[in-house]
Amino acid sequence: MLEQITSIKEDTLEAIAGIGDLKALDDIRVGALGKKGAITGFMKQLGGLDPDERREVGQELNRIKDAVQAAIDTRKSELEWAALNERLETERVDVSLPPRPETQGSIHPVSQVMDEIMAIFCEMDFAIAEGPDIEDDWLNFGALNIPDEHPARQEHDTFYLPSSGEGGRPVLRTHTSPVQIRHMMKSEPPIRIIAPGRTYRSDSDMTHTPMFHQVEGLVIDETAHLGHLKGCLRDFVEAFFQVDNVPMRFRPSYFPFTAPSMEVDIGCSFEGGELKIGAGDDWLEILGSGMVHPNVLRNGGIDPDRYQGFAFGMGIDRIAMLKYGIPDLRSFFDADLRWLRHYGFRALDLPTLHGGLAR
Ligand code: 2NL
Repeated sequence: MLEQITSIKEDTLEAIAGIGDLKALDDIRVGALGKKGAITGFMKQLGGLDPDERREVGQELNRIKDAVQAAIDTRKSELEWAALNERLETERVDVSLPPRPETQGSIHPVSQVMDEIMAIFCEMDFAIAEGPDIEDDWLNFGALNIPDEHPARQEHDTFYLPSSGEGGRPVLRTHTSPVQIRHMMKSEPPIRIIAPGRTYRSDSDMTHTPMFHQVEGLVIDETAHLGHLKGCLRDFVEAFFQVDNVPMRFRPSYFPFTAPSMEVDIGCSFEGGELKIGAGDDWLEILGSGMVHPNVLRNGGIDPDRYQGFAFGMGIDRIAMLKYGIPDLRSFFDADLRWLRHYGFRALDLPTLHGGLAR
């Protein structure tokens, strides 16, 4: 019996060493150590042996069992390693390969116009300020002289977020003004910044999307006045639309955060269905502006008896439609590559005052 057992051991170990895949290896395990396996079969016969032989054969069977199990484990991990290495070899990704041309994207008109606006204001010595998309209702409304029950809070169609219990109510900012409040609180005049970014209002139709883009500007020093505001916005409009002597109209208006407040129109014409900016008998509203309200300066930690300033705000999505003749606002957010191929910009088409601005 011992001889039979020894030869089974040798055959099994040899088979294990020569096996090339995990399935076949498992078949060998079942054939030797499984319920109906050869070694298990000998185990079952032990009861029929006399005590001395039973001990001797039993011990040998246990050793063989352990040796076979160990050989299987070793071979198994060798085969697993080999399989992994083969996958690593064949499934290798060359990260230095260029992307396939058919999936190449381009710069979205909103990004392009944002970049253009930032380039223009940077040439005019403005710095760029940024802040979080989630603000509390004090920074978004209260600090801007919009009190709790003011209708402007409803007009803004605010997205309120679940409150954490402490502090004000969290909101998705409805304008980028809170960025400028934060800036006032942490720095001393003179201040000369623009705040571009995403803004949110619960409003969705032909001309409104729940997320849109805005740029606001803020200038504060001891002498800034309405004339500076008008000159600044004229310089911007002429650089942005690449036209000289644009007719501009400053209409009295109302915002809680500025006094006086003005909406700004530019002259244009719609001849033959095509919009021309810079001349004509029609007007396009493109901006809101005004002198910063003393309450807002105070809320920003700035003394309104010493300092004064002007501010303005504009919607980028609308201005991008005007400049690049894009008819439908909602197409901006369809993520349609064919649309982007038509209206998009090349990656290196950098917006500078001296070149890239003109199309
Ligand atoms: C519009 C009008 C405006 C402002 C935004 C502002 C910000 C601070 C203080 C005072 Cl921190 N004003 N921003 C002022 C006037 C108009 O935006 O039609 N935006 C699309």
